[in-house]
Amino acid sequence: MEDYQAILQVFDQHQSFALSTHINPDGDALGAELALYSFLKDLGKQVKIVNTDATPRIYQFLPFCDEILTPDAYQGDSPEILVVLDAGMLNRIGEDLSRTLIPIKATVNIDHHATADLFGDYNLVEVEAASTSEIIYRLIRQHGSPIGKERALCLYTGVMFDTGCFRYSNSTPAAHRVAADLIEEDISVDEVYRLVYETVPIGTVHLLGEVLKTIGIAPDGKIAWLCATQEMFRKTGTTREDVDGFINHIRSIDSVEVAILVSELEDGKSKASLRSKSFIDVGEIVAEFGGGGHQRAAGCEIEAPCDEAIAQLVESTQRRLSNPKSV
Ligand SMILES: [Mn+2]
Repeated sequence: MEDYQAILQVFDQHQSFALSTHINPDGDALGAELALYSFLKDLGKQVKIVNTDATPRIYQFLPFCDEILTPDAYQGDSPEILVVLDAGMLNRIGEDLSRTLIPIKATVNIDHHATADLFGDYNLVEVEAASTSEIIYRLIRQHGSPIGKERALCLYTGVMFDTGCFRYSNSTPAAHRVAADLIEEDISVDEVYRLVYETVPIGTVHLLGEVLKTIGIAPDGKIAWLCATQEMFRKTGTTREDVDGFINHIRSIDSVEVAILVSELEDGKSKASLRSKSFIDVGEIVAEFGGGGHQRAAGCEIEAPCDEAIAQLVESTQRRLSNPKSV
């Protein structure tokens, strides 16, 4: 595993870079990516950002986000260095992109997922970091460069998102110190919160109503689940990205340890998000299904419709709940 200086040396010794992050990019993925873009640009590098999925509407306020290219729009020579952010496996940037975006010299993997498989030629993976944005913050500081207001806005968004607005167990002293330093750059924390969480279209509220009606709960009350179908998205004029955060409604039930939200994909497969409250490692559960993530938040895709996917996940969760140590 590389240290910060080794990564800075790779940056220093090369001229052209492509940055990418995982599909369905979130606040941390984009915050880290855009701050690193700005940092490398300031070092006089050629930098392109290419993401498989479009930037969600709620993150379009982030500085430099207009610079993000779709795989189709990405043209020109291969980069010397590919930097992959916030992705535990290379194919998380999208199967096609992971096959076509081949760097001439090396791949740098910067991440904080416990399930990371260290696919890079250089790996800066800090499982202790609450967010990849926290790692990018430290890289810029180690270099001795200023953070500046624009990068602070990107990085704060990442830290805020991945700590669940400083409510999750990864809201460490270090994460708070990074946030404090970023706030010193004169960013408006209430505005960032409002832009990310309080700009919900009415269709999303209708979708929430539909999804909450599907609630299921295990007899002992420890597992709760929700299902979002294509029919619901059609009816409310929403997409799968609108279910973001819905899972917290069932995670917050007093008896619940594990919350599961399964969304139906267009091809008949399902996409699941899992959250746990205090002792079940949901990263381990989704690993059984080829997914990845953290102890308290993880996700996977399952080749089955919603109800079947839920049955499989509930079964796997129940096994761990009945014997959390030995599974
Ligand atoms: Mn992250």
